[in-house]
Amino acid sequence: MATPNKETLLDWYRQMVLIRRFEERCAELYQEGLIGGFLHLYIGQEATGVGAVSALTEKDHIITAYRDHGLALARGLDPNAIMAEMLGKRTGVSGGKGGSMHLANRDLHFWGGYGIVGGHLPLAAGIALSIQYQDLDEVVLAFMGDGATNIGYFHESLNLSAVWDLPVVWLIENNQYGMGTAVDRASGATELVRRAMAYSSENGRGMKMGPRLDGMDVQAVHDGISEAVEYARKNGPILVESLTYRLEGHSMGDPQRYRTKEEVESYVASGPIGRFRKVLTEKYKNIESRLDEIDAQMLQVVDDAVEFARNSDDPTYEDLISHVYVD
Ligand SMILES: Cc1ncc(C[n+]2csc(CCOP(=O)(O)OP(=O)(O)O)c2C)c(N)n1
Ligand SMILES: [Mg+2]
Repeated sequence: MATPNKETLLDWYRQMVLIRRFEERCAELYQEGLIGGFLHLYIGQEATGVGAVSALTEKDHIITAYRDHGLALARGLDPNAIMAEMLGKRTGVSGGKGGSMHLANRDLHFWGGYGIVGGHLPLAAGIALSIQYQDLDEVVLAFMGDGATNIGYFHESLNLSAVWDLPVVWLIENNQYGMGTAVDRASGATELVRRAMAYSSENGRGMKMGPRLDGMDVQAVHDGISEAVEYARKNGPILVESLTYRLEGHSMGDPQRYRTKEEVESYVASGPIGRFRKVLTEKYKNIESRLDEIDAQMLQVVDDAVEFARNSDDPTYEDLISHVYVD
């Protein structure tokens, strides 16, 4: 596997910082009442999103659940249009009608953003079936939480993908909790990737069991998902697990009684951005000023996005009744 060059590594750092700053600002805007509905932050999971998305070509496909801001930013959706969507403006990526949980962009093959746990997994299989039917050289990267692996759709979708050899990388983002429920209180098999065994045969037919990745290490995720994508492109479905941690509450206003402050603090100390910054400063001499510059630039990108969103128009009545039925 080719070793990424310095500019690529700096770009991963840039993306992770952008996600962090963008979401910190979203939390503030939520408190101000400018963002409504639910808001699920990706803070802590940036290395998984950036590492995984960077393993795809632009023709490959991404689909995920409601914790979608980080993946949308990593895929290159316009931060201005994402922020406008958060504020329900007509310039938003989904015309202001989707909000935080429903970010999408057809041109970038970013298919959203779904609020029903596991509900997007059959769609991932469907996109992969369409790829196979059209004989295209594309792969679907389907993100899901640990909690989603206990939903019936998970079983149905993974099983069908194995029966039909569909080109999907199923990626479990194991952030250790589904709302307030720890993995070992909800799952018989706590190494969730082992569930691949249920959809594979001894002769190698069916689902491949992929690795359990260190989801706090952007390079490790990139390498692991790159291999998985290559496998899926040639052979069919593979299940991968990324071990990560959600540093904020499940959504806004979560009192977090299900975990201790010490536990959270221990993950803050080994968080993905600080850890990668250390890797970069050890690898390249005098890189600090570049990193500081990136930090400042990303703050500016977020400031600009908020200004754009605030100055954008609300959807009109015509917008409200459009895209409901096919014209
Ligand atoms: C079918 C369904 N059941 C319950 C819910 C309520 N709910 C929203 S998020 C969530 C937890 C899911 O946890 P996980 O899949 O680990 O994702 P994470 O929030 O950790 O990213 C639940 C139970 C839902 N949205 N859909
Ligand atoms: Mg979870």
